[in-house]
Amino acid sequence: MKRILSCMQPTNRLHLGNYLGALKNWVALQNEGAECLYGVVDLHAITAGHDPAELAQSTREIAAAYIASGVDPKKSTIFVQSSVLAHSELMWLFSAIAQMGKLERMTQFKDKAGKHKERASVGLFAYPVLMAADILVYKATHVPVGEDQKQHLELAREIASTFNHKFCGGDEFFPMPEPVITGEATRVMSLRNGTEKMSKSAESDMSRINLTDDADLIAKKITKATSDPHPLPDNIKDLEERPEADNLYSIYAALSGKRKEHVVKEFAGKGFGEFKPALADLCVEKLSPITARMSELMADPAEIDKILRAGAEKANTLAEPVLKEAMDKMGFWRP
Ligand code: AQP
Repeated sequence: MKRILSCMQPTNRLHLGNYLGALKNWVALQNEGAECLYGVVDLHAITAGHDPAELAQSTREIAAAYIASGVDPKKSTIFVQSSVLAHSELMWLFSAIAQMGKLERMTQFKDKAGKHKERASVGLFAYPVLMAADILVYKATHVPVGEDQKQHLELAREIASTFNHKFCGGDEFFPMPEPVITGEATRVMSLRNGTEKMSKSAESDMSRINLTDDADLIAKKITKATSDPHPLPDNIKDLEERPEADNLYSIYAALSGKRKEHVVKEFAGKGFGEFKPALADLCVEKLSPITARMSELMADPAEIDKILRAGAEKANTLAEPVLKEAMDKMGFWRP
């Protein structure tokens, strides 16, 4: 059985990278009829400092973004991580088998902790162990994510394998979760620097397109996006040394549903002066219905809360037996 699990953190607003790298694929998987669970991972959101006055509202906003992007609460389970306690409990069990050395090699921790590693929280360091629990507590088989999460997924697979080996005599109690990294934009880069990933926490708002940006702001950000002085290429190979151009082409391809080589042919010999307005129009066309739907949903928080309560109930029903069985395998006393 194919069971899909994927999540986003309620840290700031979602951006085009989150949409193209993950969310758009979530909707496709749901519409193919897979069993899907989509979480808002608020326990991850507190690991790098957060504002308690904003957390609940950001959580609702992420849920609204899921629904506005096409996740249908009647077909998929939308839930909040902290309302399913089994995530944290399984994480603690996994923290007894995850190795410090492996966690130290995680590039996202290095990027986020920066130069002051010793001041980073234990939670930020242990993030991939909680992520392994998020996935395995549902025995999820497939995890649609952006390229940046590949290393964390690999660790989740290692934890599953170690657990199966140590406590289940090699039986596959936890399945090996497969990353699903698809689309023309699996790693959307910053609009200011084509070698850095588009990120919610990057200082400059001009580096990303937020799902809440209006048409004028989207057009402004694309017009001002860093590009290069060369004419647009007539073959895809020539994009290899041009990260900014490559990024803008990937975004165009992913939004239009065309292959990147086709987009290259369409704009061959033209300049950014022609390409950027076409890209801006496409972004507005695809994102503005999502933005409009998000604000409608946000005007009715009680409805979002109802969806999240129903999602929590379903998610708890799936997660609790897995946690209990994992504890039995580990030999815990239970009343
Ligand atoms: N730039 C990106 N390109 C493609 N996919 C991306 N994702 C994130 N950035 C890009 C995918 O979005 C999903 C949810 O990400 P998250 O909320 O867990 O946080 P993140 O990966 O840490 O994303 P950000 O934007 O970089 O957030 P901050 O700045 O708060 O850390 C994941 O599937 C991720 O792959």
